[in-house]
Amino acid sequence: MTKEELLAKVKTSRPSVTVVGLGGAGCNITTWIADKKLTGGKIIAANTDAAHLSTMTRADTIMLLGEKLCKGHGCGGFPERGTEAAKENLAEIKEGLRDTNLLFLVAGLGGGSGTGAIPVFAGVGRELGALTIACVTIPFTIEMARREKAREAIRSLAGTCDSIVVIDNSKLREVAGNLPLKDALAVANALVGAFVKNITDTITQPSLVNLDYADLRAVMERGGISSIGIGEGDGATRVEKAVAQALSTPLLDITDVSTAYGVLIHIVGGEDMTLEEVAVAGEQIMDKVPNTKRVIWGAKVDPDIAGRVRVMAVLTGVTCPFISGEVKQKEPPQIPKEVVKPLREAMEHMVRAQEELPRETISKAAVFSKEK
Ligand SMILES: Nc1nc2c(ncn2[C@@H]2O[C@H](COP(=O)(O)OP(=O)(O)OP(=O)(O)O)[C@@H](O)[C@H]2O)c(=O)[nH]1
Ligand SMILES: [Mg+2]
Repeated sequence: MTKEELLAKVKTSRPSVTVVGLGGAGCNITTWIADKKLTGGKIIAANTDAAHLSTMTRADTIMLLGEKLCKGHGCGGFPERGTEAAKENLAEIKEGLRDTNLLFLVAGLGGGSGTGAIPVFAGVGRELGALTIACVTIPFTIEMARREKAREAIRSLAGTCDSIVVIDNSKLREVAGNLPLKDALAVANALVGAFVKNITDTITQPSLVNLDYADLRAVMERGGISSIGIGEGDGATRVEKAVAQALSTPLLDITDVSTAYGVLIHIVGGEDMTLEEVAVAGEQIMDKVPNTKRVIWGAKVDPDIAGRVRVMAVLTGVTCPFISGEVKQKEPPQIPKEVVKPLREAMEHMVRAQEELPRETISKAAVFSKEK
């Protein structure tokens, strides 16, 4: 085979990646990804809310769901309406997802549009045989009824999606410190966005340690509930620190980290990061998650973060007491008072003015540590 033939082969064998943002939160997250430029995949933003789509959303394709049913006004928190709305666009959805073999479905669960539409998109993904990964947030503890809806949605998605990566907004607040709600939501957007972008970039672009589609499939296929952890470190033991943080502070309360079925590790470091360090990170993770059946990792160099490494760990096949119903919801008091009252207001404000957080704020919040 000539080099040209080989290059042509690489091009055609590249997975076709589609990222779909659903509902207000989902579209905010995919807009974050679009602004950061997703080189290896296309982005579809789908919502029943015409105003949000036309003013707040950036994507390759914009899809107004359920025009007849919702008349461009959203679903008012009713997931059944979101499902009916998406069904109205079924032909368009099938066309939009044609040839996709890696599908990310992104939504903030608890409202009407995202929660209701996500199973419809997941069903199409399944029909196509695409590796379908839902990336969802569950609402704050204070949004009691919405949390219940989110739990139901996750349980039903378990039948259609390969993996459901879940971030608990309440947990995020707990680990990100006392950020104002608007900033906490922006951090959630950046986290989910970075997860999708990191994976897409690593399997579609050349990187220091390549992850390919088959690797990803091995870990995420029928992976069930998955949790993400993030860590960052500097100095001589930067990899050790970053890995320990990522594994000790998952953004969803899970029963036992060590029982995870699969682990996906993504490491980003400056140009001074060595392969040796990357290998050490892999070994450390194997030690901490001894029962795991599959570990895959990818690494990328980012000249902007010289001297530091950033680790994102995805643990698949975990059990979460909230989703399985083993624990009753805690009463809201642990949520600071200042969050309770302006919650709805702040969210609306967030949607209106989704300005980018300063870089330092995000990285500070993303450095989670249990150490005092
Ligand atoms: N991460 C993140 N979560 C958000 C954001 N806005 C809202 N949420 C969360 O997502 C849940 C669903 O909200 P939306 O996405 O606005 O709801 P929707 O899917 O558009 O549904 P309807 O507006 O009822 O049609 C809320 O209960 C919040 O917990 C956001 O910008 N980012
Ligand atoms: Mg909405």
